[in-house]
Amino acid sequence: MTEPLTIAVSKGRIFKDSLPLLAHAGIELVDDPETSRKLILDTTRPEVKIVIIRTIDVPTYVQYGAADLGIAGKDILLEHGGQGLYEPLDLKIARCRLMVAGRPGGDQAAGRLRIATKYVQSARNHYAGKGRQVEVIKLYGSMELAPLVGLSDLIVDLVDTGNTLKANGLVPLEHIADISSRLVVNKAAMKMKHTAINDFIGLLGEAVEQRN
Ligand code: PRT
Ligand code: MG
Repeated sequence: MTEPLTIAVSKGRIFKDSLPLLAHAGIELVDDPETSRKLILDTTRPEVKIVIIRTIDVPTYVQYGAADLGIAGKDILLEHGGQGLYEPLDLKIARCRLMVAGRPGGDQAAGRLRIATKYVQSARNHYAGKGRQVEVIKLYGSMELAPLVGLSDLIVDLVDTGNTLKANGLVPLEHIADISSRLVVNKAAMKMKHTAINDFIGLLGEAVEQRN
């Protein structure tokens, strides 16, 4: 079977943790992604290419079929909404929690809470579920700063060890979701390249089982 397959991955922590899983599917990189400036990388399987993009763009590339498959954090998929995608496999890598955090007692502020976050949809859904009116302020990074300078009462952000919160005098207040990276597949590609994609999912699934 030599149907061409394109897999979208972001550099950084997801990529590093994906490499051993991909290796189990016979996919190893020919170029070193850390030093190469190429955005389309060849692999040891000639029919498989890896495209390197920002993690926030992975669902979009896969939704439009620019990549057949992708690896993205559930945090990113929740924001995207999942249109045009299947999510067949939890890769159980890059795990963390999506949480509400703030100064101790920050959630007791009177009136409408202000929430600073990169995760606007998840923050809105969380507070809608509680029936609480909030103002969500979109940021692109350094969310921890917002409560310290009076931009917001609270933040919604990813927490792993909790060290980043602690270093800024913030505490985790509410758990929103457990996060890990997922394999996503373009819906049309799943039909058109059924055998190749199913084989790939099978091998990745094996690799996940062996690691856990
Ligand atoms: O691709 P691009 O450069 O645009 O994005 P990026 O640098 O955010 O990507 P990358 O490769 O770092 O991957 C981000 C993805 O990793 C997220 O979408 C999550 O799915 C996953 N992930 C897992 C995390 C963390 N754990 C994590 N701890 N992403 C970010 N963090 C940050 C968090 O935002 C906070 O600032 O780490 C800090 C908290 O860590 P602790 O250990 O101090 O609690
Ligand atoms: Mg990065």
